[in-house]
Amino acid sequence: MLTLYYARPSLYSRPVWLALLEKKLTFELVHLKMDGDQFSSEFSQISPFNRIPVLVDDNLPIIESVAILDHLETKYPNPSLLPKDAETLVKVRMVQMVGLNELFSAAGGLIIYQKNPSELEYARQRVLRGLTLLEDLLGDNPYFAGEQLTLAEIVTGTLIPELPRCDIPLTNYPRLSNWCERLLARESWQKIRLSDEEFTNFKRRLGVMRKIWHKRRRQKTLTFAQKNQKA
Ligand SMILES: N[C@@H](CCC(=O)N[C@@H](CS)C(=O)NCC(=O)O)C(=O)O
Repeated sequence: MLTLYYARPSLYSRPVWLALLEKKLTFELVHLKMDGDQFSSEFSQISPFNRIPVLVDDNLPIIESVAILDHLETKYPNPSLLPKDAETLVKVRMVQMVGLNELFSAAGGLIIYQKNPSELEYARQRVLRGLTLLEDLLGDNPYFAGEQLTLAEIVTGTLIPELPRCDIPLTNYPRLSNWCERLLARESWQKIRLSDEEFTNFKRRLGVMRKIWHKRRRQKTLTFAQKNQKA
């Protein structure tokens, strides 16, 4: 039995959700509103840092999206989301990690720093740098690994199609633009896509994130202190 604890707009949850769909696995979804429910004692037991996603596979709780994706690939290898040959594999891993470490964090900045021009420009340039690199790596292939859809798409493909909704049009990136259309035509992508209303609400919520962060920080300090005392 597979259970995914997630939120529909959560950047790190969406790749896991997509991988489960692409692998056509049967799973249960548990939606967290992330307005404090991540600190419930039940969820704290499976998520030591009170973060999503968490995948519970039978009785095994797994945190960290990269670890979850690797687990799915190892335990449920068909269809495979990783290429076999070394050169293509490292390309896929690079795209996956650039997505996670550069694009995801910069994309948050596009929304959070609307009123801070220098931070906003840094986030914008960082995203554009990533897009230029990925446009090159994609080349004329349908997918980063050639004909095979892989974790490169599963990770970066949850974010890049949404960039025009954050005032980053893809017109200067024709290959990525076609790639997005290819992805959005897939049943799995259609299932996870946020409606315009959901996306606007998400942006609004992220816009006031700094205030929420302060509240969360206090809550986390308390939760961690209690746990560390018991240990
Ligand atoms: N490195 C983690 C990051 C997970 C993460 O930061 N998730 C966010 C939601 S996208 C979260 O749970 N934030 C809640 C919080 O920080 O209180 C992963 O890849 O799974």
